[in-house]
Amino acid sequence: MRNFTALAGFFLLGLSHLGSTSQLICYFTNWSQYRPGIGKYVPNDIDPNLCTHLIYAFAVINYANQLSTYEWNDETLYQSFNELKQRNPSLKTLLAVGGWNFGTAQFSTMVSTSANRHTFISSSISFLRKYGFDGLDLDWEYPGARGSPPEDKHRFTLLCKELSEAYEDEGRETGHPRLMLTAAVAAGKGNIDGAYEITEIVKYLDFINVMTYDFHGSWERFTGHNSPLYQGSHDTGDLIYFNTDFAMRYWRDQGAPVEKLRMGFATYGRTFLLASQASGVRAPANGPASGGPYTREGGFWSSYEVCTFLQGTSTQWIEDQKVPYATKGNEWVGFDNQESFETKVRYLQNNSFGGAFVWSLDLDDFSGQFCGKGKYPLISHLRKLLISEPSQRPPTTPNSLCNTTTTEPPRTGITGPAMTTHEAPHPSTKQTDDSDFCSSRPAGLYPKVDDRNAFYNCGHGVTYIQHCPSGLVFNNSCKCCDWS
Ligand SMILES: *[C@@H]1O[C@H](CO)[C@@H](O)[C@H](O)[C@H]1NC(C)=O
Ligand SMILES: CC(=O)N[C@H]1CO[C@H](CO)[C@@H](O)[C@@H]1O
Repeated sequence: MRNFTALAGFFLLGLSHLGSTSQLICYFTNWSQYRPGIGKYVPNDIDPNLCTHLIYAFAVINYANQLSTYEWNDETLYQSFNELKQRNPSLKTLLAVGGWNFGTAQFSTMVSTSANRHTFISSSISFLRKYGFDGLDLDWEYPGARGSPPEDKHRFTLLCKELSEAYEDEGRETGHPRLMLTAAVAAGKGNIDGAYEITEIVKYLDFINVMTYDFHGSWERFTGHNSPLYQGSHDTGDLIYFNTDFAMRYWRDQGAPVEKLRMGFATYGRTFLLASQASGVRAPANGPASGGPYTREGGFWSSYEVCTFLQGTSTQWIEDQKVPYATKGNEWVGFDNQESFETKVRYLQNNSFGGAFVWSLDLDDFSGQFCGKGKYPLISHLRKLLISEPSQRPPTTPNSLCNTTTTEPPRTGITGPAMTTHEAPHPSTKQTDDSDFCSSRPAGLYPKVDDRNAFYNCGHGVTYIQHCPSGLVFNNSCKCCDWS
């Protein structure tokens, strides 16, 4: 992967006048299938055109240090999950391993020796290929935390390095697009400091999902918002770190490239029981409000359960933190709505972060039966803000997309036919007759005469053939993908 970094930089530069590309990564959870009635959610409920990447949560590590299924029916669900790509060929799917409930012990054992890591890494390749995933998302919460050895911080770096090297080799040897490697990482300062060698791991990961939620919840004695954008006026001491803005800047300032950082968006809220008449932010609280009828977990409501709660009360806005809350009786919930998503997307764009991820698909009003705002009111709003579809663009004049003298592009995500991902270019099948196309050429992009949708990406004399998103052709005058 490292060999391609310079090329990737070059490549993005070449496309930068088209506007910043943006990704929308959405998590699916293996337990949403057990919700009652209309809360039940399975891969067939996923709209394949909503997100650019889907991540299946979670697989586990078994006692033989291999990547493995967890639920009795995961194999069936993997199949319908990956079949979604038939309805959207540019969709990418990843498998997440770990998660909060999985804990840290199996990760610690797996990374503790080079042999165990090797077992895991090769098992992950055959597993991902067998089920048709495009990559692996590491959800170790968190290296070196919750009683695990402090050595795990460095061993996590080794794991990322060895995984990325193995995935690169496998891609080159088989001719398949390289498997992606990503991670979901902590947003709390203490966990970040304890868990990651940031400048090292960012070299090996294609993107990094910063879990900018769960900042406050009913484990605390005061009300606070699940996912505030900014520090609140009441925040003092370490509380100043408990917000999205701090977490994203902290990752960036310690050396993570902004284009690899994905900001977390929550489609759920966290609840409290008020302990006094006070009902604002930092009001005394005494445990969680009761579980919602569908998610059935104390302290936690899906956004569609919040919609039901909002009947008969009004939404309050936390001005300094740019997020809403609501209260009724002695129950309090801090949640996100279309307005807070909008402010967060502007923030993300102002700071050039590479995209958003959502936890999770099943917690949005996917059926549209609760909130009266259509299907997936939060995620589809996010998509609209981040990604402007080519079909929504004004008619283009010849060459207008390649005109480097155009004024500053609008800051609204994919504003033109950019590449579908930010990842380093993936090697793909080499055809014998042009496998040495690049051997005598300088690094750069070249048209492929027999396939207008494809182009050569030459680096260090090595030939890679890549494809534009479907429907687009390679335009040599701008070295970009364009409408034909
Ligand atoms: C984004 O930038 C614009 C223009 O500078 C500014 O008006 C706006 O307040 C910023 N929004 C956020 C959320 O950073
Ligand atoms: C029903 C359920 O909760 N399923 C599992 C999904 O996968 C994770 C692995 O992290 C398990 O811990 C969950 O229990």
